[in-house]
Amino acid sequence: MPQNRFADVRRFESIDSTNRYLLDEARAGAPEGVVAVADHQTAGRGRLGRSWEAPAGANLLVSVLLRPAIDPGDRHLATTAVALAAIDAIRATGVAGVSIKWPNDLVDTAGRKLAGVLAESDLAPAAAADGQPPPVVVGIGINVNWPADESDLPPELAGLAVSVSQLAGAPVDREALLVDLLAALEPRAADLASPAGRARLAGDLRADCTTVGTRVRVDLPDGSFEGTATGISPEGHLVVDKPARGGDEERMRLHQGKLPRRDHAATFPGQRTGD
Ligand code: BT5
Repeated sequence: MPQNRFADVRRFESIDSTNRYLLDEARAGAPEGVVAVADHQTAGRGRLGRSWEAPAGANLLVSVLLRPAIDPGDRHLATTAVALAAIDAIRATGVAGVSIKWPNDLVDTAGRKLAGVLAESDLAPAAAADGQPPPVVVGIGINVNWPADESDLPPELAGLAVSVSQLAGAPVDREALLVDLLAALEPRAADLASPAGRARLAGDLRADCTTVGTRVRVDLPDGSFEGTATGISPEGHLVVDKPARGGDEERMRLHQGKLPRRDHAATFPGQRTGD
């Protein structure tokens, strides 16, 4: 393992969820940098109560504990840091054409999902053990060797998921991918701590995000709308232009949300930024 902040790698043959494990460790005072890797998860989680599927021994299921000393409004960039590090690591296997579907999916050129990122924070005072900044646990599931081909997929993921090995045309070494991921994450995690670094993360997100230029539907607590994603702000927010009355456009900046899957009706719970 690389001798950087991610040297403490804890491995599990089977666990409910590596994110759950690290959140509990964080509440007990664990420092930034602890990594949890599982061969299999019995309750791997996605966002909003969804689940993450991966058979034992095939894919990368990993979470990292970060404690960036940043405003709560910048913590979404922890997701960006891990997504960008994963793209770096996947590119190192020789696979090209992987991009970020805002905010937390890695997809191939056909829009099939290759990986998903889940960031979970605990801002309660108890989790800021010993005066450390509050934790954000960022987990990523990367389809490394599963699915081997389309026939591996359950019906609900048919045509929607793809693996690195499918794109590479050969099995991929999970351990090498983990080493590359943690090495690529070191400078990205360091970037979280400075304004210039955060601007770099947002700029790299802009370069690798294929959501910009597409039509999106946004569901907000006070109603939903369709608009066009026109950019990534310097803070890493998705900028969406919404048609307004009288032919004007209203510009909104979103820091979290869910874009519709390629062939699904749009549901997009979004959250407006504070400005
Ligand atoms: C995510 O959620 O994409 C975040 C997934 C994070 C998983 C990692 S694994 C290590 C760590 N420990 C955990 O417990 N979790 C993290 P979301 O955007 O909500 O997407 C979930 C949806 O993706 C599901 O409802 C399925 O439709 C789809 N899905 C599930 N498994 C998949 C897979 N292996 N490949 C592609 N899509 C999948």
